[in-house]
Amino acid sequence: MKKLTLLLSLLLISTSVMAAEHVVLQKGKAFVENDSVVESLTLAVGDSIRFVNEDPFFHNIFSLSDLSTFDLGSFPQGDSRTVTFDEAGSMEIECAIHPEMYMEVTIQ
Ligand SMILES: [Cu+2]
Repeated sequence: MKKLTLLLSLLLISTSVMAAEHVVLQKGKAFVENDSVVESLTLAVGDSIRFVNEDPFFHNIFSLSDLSTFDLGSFPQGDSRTVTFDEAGSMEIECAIHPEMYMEVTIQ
């Protein structure tokens, strides 16, 4: 039993180490990763996105997808919010303040 517990904890540790954090900026009313506008992003199950607001005004990132919903609330320049994606599928991510902001995330 002890061995099994040890094995399970090792498994949990390695899974959390493998999960990646993607940094997506809100910049010029767009989602930006690595200096380019990102309209779709593919992640692995367990990965997360840290949304960082670099605009001098508020953004309110949310998703109403079937897969999962979230609402990060409005947050100002310099603030960030993180979302972890635990299920495979795809979802649309939008901004409640700027309807032109849209990103599709595929989790596999
Ligand atoms: Cu916005």
